[in-house]
Amino acid sequence: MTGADLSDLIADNIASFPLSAPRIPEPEGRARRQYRTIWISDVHLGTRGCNADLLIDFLDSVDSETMYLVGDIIDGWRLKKRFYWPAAHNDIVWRILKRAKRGTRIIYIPGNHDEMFRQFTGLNFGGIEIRRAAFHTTADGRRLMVLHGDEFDVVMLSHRWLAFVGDHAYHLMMRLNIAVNTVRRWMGKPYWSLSKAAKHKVKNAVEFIGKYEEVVARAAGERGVDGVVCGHIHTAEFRRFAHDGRMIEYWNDGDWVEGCNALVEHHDGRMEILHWPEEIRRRTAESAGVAPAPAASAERKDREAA
Ligand SMILES: [Mn+2]
Repeated sequence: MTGADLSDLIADNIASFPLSAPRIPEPEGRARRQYRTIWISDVHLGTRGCNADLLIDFLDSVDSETMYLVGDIIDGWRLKKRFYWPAAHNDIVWRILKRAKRGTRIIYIPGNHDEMFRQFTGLNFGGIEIRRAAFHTTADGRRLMVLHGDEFDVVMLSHRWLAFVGDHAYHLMMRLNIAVNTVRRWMGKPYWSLSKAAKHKVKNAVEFIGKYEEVVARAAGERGVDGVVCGHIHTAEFRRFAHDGRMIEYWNDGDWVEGCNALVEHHDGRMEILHWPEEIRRRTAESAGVAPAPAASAERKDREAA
């Protein structure tokens, strides 16, 4: 079998995939917020750490002309060690393929955890273009380089990502994060990232993140673009760095393991980092504010009458 046969076979399978219904159906008639562009990364499908339900809620709430999947969407490293693929993870793949079918341009830039897809660079599967990196022009004409960002671990050899906690400690922290949030759910409390809170308390982690952002922005400056969009370090951020008398924008779209963030571009070129747990909190508060529970007011009247 040649490489072309193999890619045809995969493409055929992917093309027929969205025909089977997802476990969690898409909500009917929900108005979706429209953006020009959406960037997400570091979803880590195939691991327990992935906040699949939050991501499904996000995908069902937003739409865009273009969507970039900025790497580590599927965690091949963990899947090789231990196979874990719940129905909700299928639902995410289904929603992404469905989006491509509806006409959203989807560009997938594999990261280091899904590097097995890098061999398909330049190919198109079910309407999803696979690239090693991309250049995006915003509505107001800024040129942005889009890449996963693990490339810079090489530049920062002495500071490899996760070096400050180690792989085992990181997975332990992720497990704790899941446990904490399970308890919070029982108590009716919203999602809160333990690891995100911990990371900002560790001096080395804060130093690493700052240095990483600077290195990536400098690389973008050297390539003559106006900015860079990346993921990889699971820390959503916007910063500006001076380079050769110009300001270079650094955007990190965060992750769906800890912070649950996305980066979006509005139709006028304005960009924004969304913190989805906060968006849900706001939405819940708004719907509670607009429509006070009628049962409660009826009960109050009863009590007043008594
Ligand atoms: Mn990565």
